[in-house]
Amino acid sequence: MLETSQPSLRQEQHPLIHRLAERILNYWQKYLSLSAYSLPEGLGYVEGKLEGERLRIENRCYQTPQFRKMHLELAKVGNNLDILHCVMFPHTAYPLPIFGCDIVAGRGGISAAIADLSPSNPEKTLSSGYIKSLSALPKVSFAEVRDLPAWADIFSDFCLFVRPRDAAEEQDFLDMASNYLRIHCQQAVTSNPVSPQQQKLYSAGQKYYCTKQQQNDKTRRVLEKAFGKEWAENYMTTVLFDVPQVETNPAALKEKTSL
Ligand code: 18B
Repeated sequence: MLETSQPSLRQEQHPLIHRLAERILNYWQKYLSLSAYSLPEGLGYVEGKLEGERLRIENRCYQTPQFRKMHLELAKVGNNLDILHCVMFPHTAYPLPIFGCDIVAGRGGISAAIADLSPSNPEKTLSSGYIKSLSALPKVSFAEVRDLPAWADIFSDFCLFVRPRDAAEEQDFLDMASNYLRIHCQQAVTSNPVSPQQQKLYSAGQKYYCTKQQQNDKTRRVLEKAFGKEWAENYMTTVLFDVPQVETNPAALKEKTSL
């Protein structure tokens, strides 16, 4: 059982972050079959100091037969900055994209809200099942769509990167991100594992994704200022965006041999 009601940083966070965090945990529990995932020792809950302000980080992490690692992270810097970070890395045996989401809220409200289903295959495309479901979602438009930085060639055509202008746009973002997550969970549970050769390609795709995300200097700077350069590098490469080993997923193998 997910203890969604236990006290958590999310009660202290910007309402959009709080609501999306609850939504993510609810959908994970509703659609997927979760088990625990252990983060590296000592990195479940972390505290540091950023320019005299307390930086707190709270991590939740799970795995399922289809997903190697599903990570929801909430961070809070004093009363200035609230962050939600979520990534779902599939087992490389499954031909699935990577769900990723980031919300950054400052004193002036949400400055960045990002949600995507990023392809992990060599063609860098989503499958027709995903494209069909995503294209059928109600269209929403945002007053301020932000430009992606240079490293961000990993994202799909469906990537949403906006600065929501008001409560209505925040609700639109919440609805879209929730729909992406719902579609992803529904597609994932019906997907079949690929051959070991193809698995190598999906593994390379995830590695590329992680290498690019590690180039996000805005994330790195917040972590470096609070915890130092070495800690930030270790955290970005082992907790946020750890590159998958070429893995043998027991669930996938079982399904393959029973075919
Ligand atoms: N990120 N974000 O997750 N980042 O982790 N994030 C920022 O208004 C953190 C992801 C993404 O314009 C900003 O500009 C910290 C995932 C993109 O150059 C800050 C953590 C995705 C940008 C942080 C965290 C993702 C961005 C600046 C660890 C997408 C824009 C906010 C808890 C799937 C980059 C702003 C640019 C921005 C910080 C994307 C402060 C500390 C999963 C594209």
